Amino acid sequence: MAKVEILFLLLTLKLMSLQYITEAAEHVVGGDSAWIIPKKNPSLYSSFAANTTFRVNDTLVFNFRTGAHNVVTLSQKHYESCNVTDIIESFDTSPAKITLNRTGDFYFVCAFPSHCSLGQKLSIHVTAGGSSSLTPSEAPPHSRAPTLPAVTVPFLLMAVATNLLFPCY
Ligand SMILES: *[C@@H]1O[C@H](CO)[C@@H](O)[C@H](O)[C@H]1NC(C)=O
Ligand SMILES: *[C@@H]1O[C@H](CO)[C@@H](O)[C@H](O)[C@H]1NC(C)=O
Ligand SMILES: *[C@@H]1O[C@H](CO)[C@@H](O)[C@H](O)[C@H]1NC(C)=O
Ligand SMILES: *[C@@H]1O[C@H](CO)[C@@H](O)[C@H](O)[C@H]1NC(C)=O
Ligand SMILES: [Cu+2]
Repeated sequence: MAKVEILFLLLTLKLMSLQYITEAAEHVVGGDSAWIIPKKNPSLYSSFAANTTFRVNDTLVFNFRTGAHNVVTLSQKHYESCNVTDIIESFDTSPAKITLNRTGDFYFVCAFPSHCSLGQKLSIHVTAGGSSSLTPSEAPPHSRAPTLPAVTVPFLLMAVATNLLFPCY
């Protein structure tokens, strides 16, 4: 009887953690300013990157006027120098929706002449999904919605531990 209970609780925990992990967020690059040459606010994209938590499977949305800008990915080296000869991937139609499919760094620029050196560039760091979904920096409307109160998981873990220590036959 107790074993069935434990199995059930473990299964519940497993399902809940999966739910946490697959809760991917969508981040609109530059917010309402969209993807432009940030003349008024040169640090637009660096502060966007600094204030946002990016996790695996989150999506970046670049809004821009198709034909006036684009989004390309580069290596770090070419990103630093705004050298767009070796483009890894190119997105020419707005909105460009890019899924962050791994951890680590991603480098985006606009490949139109001089747009990158005028500040239309974004580098982000993607962390593993699921660790702490409830960071305060993720304010609405683009936050990932927590599906459970934070106390639920520890409480259920306690319930499991209690069952293991004091199995009732
Ligand atoms: C991001 O953070 C910087 C400094 O911490 C702040 O000046 C800026 O207003 C923030 N931007 C957004 C979009 O929250
Ligand atoms: C840009 O990078 C390529 C190699 O990918 C290199 O051949 C070229 O010289 C670079 N251009 C500049 C201006 O550094
Ligand atoms: C991520 O997606 C790109 C294509 O957009 C692909 O080239 C790359 O292999 C993918 N990486 C992983 C880890 O799946
Ligand atoms: C990301 O999505 C893929 C495919 O939907 C899934 O297999 C993977 O577990 C997800 N990774 C995370 C960390 O959520
Ligand atoms: Cu541009």
